[in-house]
Amino acid sequence: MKKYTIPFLLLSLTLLACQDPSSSSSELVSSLPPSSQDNPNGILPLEPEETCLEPRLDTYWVCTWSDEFNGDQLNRDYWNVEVNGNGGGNNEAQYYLEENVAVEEGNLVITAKKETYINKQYTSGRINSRYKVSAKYGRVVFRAQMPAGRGTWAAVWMLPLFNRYGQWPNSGEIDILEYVGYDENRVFAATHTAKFNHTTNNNPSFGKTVEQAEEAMVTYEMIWSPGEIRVAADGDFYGTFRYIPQFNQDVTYDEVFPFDQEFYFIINLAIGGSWGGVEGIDNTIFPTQMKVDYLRLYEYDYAVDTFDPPVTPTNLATSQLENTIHWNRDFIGTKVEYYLIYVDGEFHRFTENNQFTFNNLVANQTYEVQVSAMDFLGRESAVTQPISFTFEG
Ligand SMILES: [Ca+2]
Repeated sequence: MKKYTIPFLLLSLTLLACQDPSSSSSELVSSLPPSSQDNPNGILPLEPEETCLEPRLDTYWVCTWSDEFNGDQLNRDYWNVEVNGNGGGNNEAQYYLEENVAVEEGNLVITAKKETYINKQYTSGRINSRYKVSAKYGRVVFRAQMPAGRGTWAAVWMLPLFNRYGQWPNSGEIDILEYVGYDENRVFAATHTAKFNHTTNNNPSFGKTVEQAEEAMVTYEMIWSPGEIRVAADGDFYGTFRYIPQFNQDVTYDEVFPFDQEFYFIINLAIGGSWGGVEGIDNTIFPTQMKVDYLRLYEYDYAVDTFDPPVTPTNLATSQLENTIHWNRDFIGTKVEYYLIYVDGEFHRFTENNQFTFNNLVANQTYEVQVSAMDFLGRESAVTQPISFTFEG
């Protein structure tokens, strides 16, 4: 959640600098938060968002945004409420109305009803945080209770803020939680991309049985790192999505894993549709509700963690794709922010992904190519042994 933390940090520093122009640099340092004075990595620690009711998780995760849904109305600084009957692109049976979205008794409550509205026989609710709250990497944690009944289809999911790689599905979709009422107590997580999506019936997906998903509040999570997305339900990390370039040598990384951009949240309760309606809609279940206690975003605090510098990337090789190289990502630490590409011993480009396509070298010329890794503290590994690479014009 750079949007919230960076302005805050800049503002804090500006205020410190303005309060006393005669302050020496040592006085400035002493007025910073205590943990920054002895932090091992020379960068400022993250500050938790004041309104977040669980400011830190597992030592190194800091809550930088949250909606606790504890007021008496939806916070419009965070959310847009959708009003439409377009079926969500899945032939869904509901019309989304504002009146079906409420904040009450500490929860976001979305109610689906059996009522005719314009061309639909059901109404329900859907909110999104586009242009208001978005994230790239980090840990998303929320607590939710699923609706009951055949025909419901609840989801907490993310779409790209900007379609950097083109229209859906090319820029990606992250379904942190999906729940269809006919498949009781089974929760699912999925990703959709240009090469792997539900229209081609090959999107990666994980499912888990969660007893009492409909009766109780359950905690769901996603940890999103460069090249990797992990999902959890009830404390169990049951699914991992990873980009492995060797398995997809015929396409650029963004067709498989375009998750290196800002994404925003969507929370909705659909009725029917291509998945929720597979076994029809039970008209006796209405009204039915989906509830969310809170939604929180955590960032990893690299300032206070001590970890080894990145290791030299392995298995650097040319890909089947023209003018393209790839190498292995070390997933264990998930602390590599960038890779550096070197051509004939000179720095050429940064890339966040472990695949790179050259596009501006001299045709038919052969180069020596090397790669190194850089972590979130700006520490660089040694470079790989060079490989020989000929640029096809
Ligand atoms: Ca709450």
